Amino acid sequence: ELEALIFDVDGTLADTEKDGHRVAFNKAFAGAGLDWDWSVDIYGDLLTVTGGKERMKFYLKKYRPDFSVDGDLDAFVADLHAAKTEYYKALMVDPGLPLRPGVERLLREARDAGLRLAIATTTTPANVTALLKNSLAEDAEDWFEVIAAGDLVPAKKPAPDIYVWAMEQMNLTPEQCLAFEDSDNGVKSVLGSGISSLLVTVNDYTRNQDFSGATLVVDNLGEPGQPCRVLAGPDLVQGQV
Ligand code: XBP
Ligand code: MG
Repeated sequence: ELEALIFDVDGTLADTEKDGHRVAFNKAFAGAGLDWDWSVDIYGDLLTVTGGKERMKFYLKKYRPDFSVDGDLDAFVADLHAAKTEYYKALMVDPGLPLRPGVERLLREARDAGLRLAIATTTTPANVTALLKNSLAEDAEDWFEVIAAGDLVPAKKPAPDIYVWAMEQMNLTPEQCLAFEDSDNGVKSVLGSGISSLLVTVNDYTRNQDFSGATLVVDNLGEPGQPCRVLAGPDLVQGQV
């Protein structure tokens, strides 16, 4: 029986990548005197690697093969990433970022229905806090029994570890969980954890990805009077999730 909903954050709760993370990365690069500038297009390619530090290393390898630092590359990347997190948190306050359609409604309905809620994301915990506080509610962190985030598990999505960790903390079996994702990396992580009930809300970066194995793929969660479009899944599902 369904007992818990587990949510991805980036791209699922809000469209945080283009106007949040990407902008924060660029601010950190400029602040460090680097001439790196991640366009919306290039960022789409960089999103194949989850995790900000991992993404920067992937960028260096692919786009800046000649770049080198005096000293330790990991430490350099970690410092840059810490600066990026500060910029990201500031962006969540000003200008702020809205949650995607249907997200707040569904979270409130789930709470009223007595479902347990959790988060499983590769992003830094402070980023989750900043988004929830500013875009959902001051006490929104408390809505979630477990917030599984960031470097808590070494292997990030598409590895299943973060979902497995969240389920272990809550003493849940995969059969008791429904997961919410927006990307192919997320889908792989969910399915690898044994969870087979999986709803995907696509966005501009993920629309054309492979979501095989997902139970239902929609354009968003839908609101009263603004039904979602079902992109893949049982024909009978219409309107609102
Ligand atoms: C989200 C990510 C994150 C953010 C950056 O993936 O890949 O890395 O882009 O966050 P998912 P940090 O939605 O699949 O969890 O810079 O804090 O790592
Ligand atoms: Mg995501």
